Amino acid sequence: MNKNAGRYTCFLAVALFSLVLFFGNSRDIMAAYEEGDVSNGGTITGTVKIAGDVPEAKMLKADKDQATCGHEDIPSEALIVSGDSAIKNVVVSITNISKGKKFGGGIASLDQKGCVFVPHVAIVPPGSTIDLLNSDDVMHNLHSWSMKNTAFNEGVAGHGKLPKTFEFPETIKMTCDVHKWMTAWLIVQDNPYYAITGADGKFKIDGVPAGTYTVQAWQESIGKTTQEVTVSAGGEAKADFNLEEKAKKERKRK
Ligand SMILES: [Cu+2]
Repeated sequence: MNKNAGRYTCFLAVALFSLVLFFGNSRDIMAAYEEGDVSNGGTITGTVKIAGDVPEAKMLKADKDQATCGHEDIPSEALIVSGDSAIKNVVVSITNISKGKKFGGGIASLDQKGCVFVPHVAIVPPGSTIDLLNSDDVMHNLHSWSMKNTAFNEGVAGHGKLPKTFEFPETIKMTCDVHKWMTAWLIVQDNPYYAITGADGKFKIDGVPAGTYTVQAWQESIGKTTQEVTVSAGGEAKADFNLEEKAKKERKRK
């Protein structure tokens, strides 16, 4: 290969690389969710339960700042199961929808109150700015374990607030590094088709355009489970989930 041919090959390689970068980025932009009006949308309802025995509620040792945090152990919110196996705080969402109803706002703040995050699981649309609050007299900390959004780890004085913007869809674990038992989950969701189960394990997602979708149930201790659901115009589709704890799954595999 002569010198000119080498240069030409090099130029082609750079041009090709630039094209890949350009289309790669523009595809990300094109994949953004498109908001609009949905006429005669359907609903997806269901109940999320745990398979097998109801696990015992775990308690967390709260051994710091007891004048504010209390002298009692604090109930873990990592897996809240009612007597009839219903799981609270499961995020149920459609994972493959690019167009539909408008976002419904999401939460405005995430509080640290009585040395517990309130709420424990929260969802916001991409681009949301939320106030991370401290309603207590003691110093808390906000540590975001994010990969796509800029991670932060900052102290928040008593009755202070820290506004933060979350740009990219991601499931973010939040902790307070002062009080090790404090954990919350902030989900930046790329579409408005989601619901968080109540204490009865029930959820409802409405305004769904007719079609077949992948519906996902995500629980922080168990992980993700999906199922295909077909929604007809104005109809009500059912999607019940029976989640299995990882420990049980692993035991079965052995
Ligand atoms: Cu704290």
